[in-house]
Amino acid sequence: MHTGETITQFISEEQRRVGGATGEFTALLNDIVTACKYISNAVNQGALVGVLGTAGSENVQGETQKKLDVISNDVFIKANEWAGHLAAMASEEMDDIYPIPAQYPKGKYLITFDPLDGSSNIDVNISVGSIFSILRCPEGVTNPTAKDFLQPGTKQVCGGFALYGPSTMLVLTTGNGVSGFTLDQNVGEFILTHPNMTIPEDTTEFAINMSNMRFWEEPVKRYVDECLAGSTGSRDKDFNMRWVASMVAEVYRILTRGGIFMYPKDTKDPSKAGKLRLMYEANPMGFIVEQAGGACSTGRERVMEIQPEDLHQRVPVILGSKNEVERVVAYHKE
Ligand code: AHM
Ligand code: MG
Repeated sequence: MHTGETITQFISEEQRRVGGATGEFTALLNDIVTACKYISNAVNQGALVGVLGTAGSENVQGETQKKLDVISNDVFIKANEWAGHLAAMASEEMDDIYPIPAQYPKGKYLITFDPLDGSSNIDVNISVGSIFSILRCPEGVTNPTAKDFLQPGTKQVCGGFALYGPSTMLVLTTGNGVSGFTLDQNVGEFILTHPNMTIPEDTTEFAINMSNMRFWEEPVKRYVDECLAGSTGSRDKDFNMRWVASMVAEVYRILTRGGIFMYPKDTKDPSKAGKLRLMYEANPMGFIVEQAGGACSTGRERVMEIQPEDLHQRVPVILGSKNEVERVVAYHKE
């Protein structure tokens, strides 16, 4: 009988190849995988188990929380707090960092996560996901504070996301390419189905929320205008458009067939530099996209080189097929 390579086997072997690995990272990843399986199950059961709808609370960003936002956040914490691999966690759904409770051992890693990305899509049964980023806890720090998390994306040990779509998938990188795994619901394991995911350098598909057009800066307007002009304009080819409003689904599509995704800087709310969050969304996705041969920029700088100033900082995000991202970046320079 043919059995596929499980995510645990894949990570263990990758860690062994790197050498000097203690197995701690593999164990941490296993706990994250467990959290994603629980969340996948809750998302899948939906109305049957009464988890749809709003929770009646707001998160630190002032966004209404869905029941599943709260549940997913709890699941992430419960699955990851006990094992001794983490020193602290930070979540899009929590105001402050979550230190590992005193009754548990502390480890050498930090994790940031968006427990349920795209949660506006839950009630309408469109794909959502979980995004995570693993950092090292700074040397000598045993009681990390928020400032210990403020490391640029280039320092990430691992970036990953789960996608709760028609199939539940897990995509991750440890800086050695990008691998995609599909959850075999019968066996309860993520199986390697998409080794070496790569993003084509060119594309004719763009993703942006067009309703924000009047708030965009000139370079983004110009780029999208040129896409819309298609074969009648300077690009000399027709473009297709998608907008799922679930970053996890958009990034997965781009990993599969290429494309460019933009949530650019806009003037809708001048107090925010963008919509997406650096630590929970932009950095882990940027890591994955770059490792797959794509690019991820704010339009003005590489996302992964930003020195974070705040845990919940927002940034403009332009990611995907390299040549298209570079074109948008070039328009920002002109
Ligand atoms: P969330 O983390 O609160 O779900 O917000 C992030 C999501 C992204 O997944 C998606 O790309 C974007 O918000 C959609 O925003 P909009 O509804 O403005 O189109
Ligand atoms: Mg999100």
